Amino acid sequence: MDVVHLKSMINATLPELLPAQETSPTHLHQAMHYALLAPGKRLRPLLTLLAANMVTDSHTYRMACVSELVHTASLILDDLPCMDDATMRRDRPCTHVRFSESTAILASTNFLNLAYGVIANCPNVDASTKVAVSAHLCHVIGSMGLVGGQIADLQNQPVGAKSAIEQLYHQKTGCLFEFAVVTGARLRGLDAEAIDALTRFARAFGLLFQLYDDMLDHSTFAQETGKDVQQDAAKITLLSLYTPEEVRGALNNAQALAREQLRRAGHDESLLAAFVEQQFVAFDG
Ligand code: GRG
Repeated sequence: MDVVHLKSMINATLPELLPAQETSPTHLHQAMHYALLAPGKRLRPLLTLLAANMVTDSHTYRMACVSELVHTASLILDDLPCMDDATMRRDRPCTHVRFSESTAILASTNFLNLAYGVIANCPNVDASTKVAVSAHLCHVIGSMGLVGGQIADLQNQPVGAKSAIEQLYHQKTGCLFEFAVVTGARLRGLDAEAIDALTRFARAFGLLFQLYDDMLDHSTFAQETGKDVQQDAAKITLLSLYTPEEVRGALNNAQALAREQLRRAGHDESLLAAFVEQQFVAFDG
């Protein structure tokens, strides 16, 4: 079992979660298919599966896809003219460009609804796990998570303290990675020590992911404007706080602890290392 196979299983599961495109309201359902099935990296469901280490149960795949539904909802909203005002996403016109703004907003809202529905209707997961996963998701979407991070970002107020910058990044991106990992651990009933190690890993992974994302943004900015990276002073980013080596070192340490816990739980811990290497190979190579 490898990461490529897991990703193909995720891609096979995602359409099963959606209402058929021919079902009324067709325009809405078509927009949902368009947004969700666009070629994404599927990082969040992969993280759930790596933590759950469960590769035979279709219910686990469905639960793993919950984070992709929420991620897609957030991307649709983020791209709107009133937010990031993007026109392209995943190499295609954004959902609001291809359909309409109102359809995009309703599709996003329905993705959140769908996400909770997948959790509630998963037959092989016990009620207490469903409640814990749902409660965690409420936190991740809400004003302490994605919504809060997005509004802070849109207000673009100067955030001086390192902790405040990290908090914003965590809310906008890191907390959904964390949700994905912890959901995997919960599905397999891992103990508190393992969940703690996996949470630390998810945080370190999120930080490096965001740091590299900032590096890409800055290099695109430099290419497009011909200006020095330092002149991209629109936002204070993680790049002003950390070097990639520092963050990579922190991730290596957190990953070692997470792998130890997965090994202790009898999981195939080598998948986690393969996953991390695949994400960052372009930068590390
Ligand atoms: C109500 C769900 C909801 C959200 C409202 C709009 C919003 C608040 C939050 C947006 C947050 C946002 C867009 C954060 C950036 C996330 C990010 C790192 C996107 C890129 O992720 P990848 O690289 O993309 O995993 P692919 O396309 O591969 O899935």
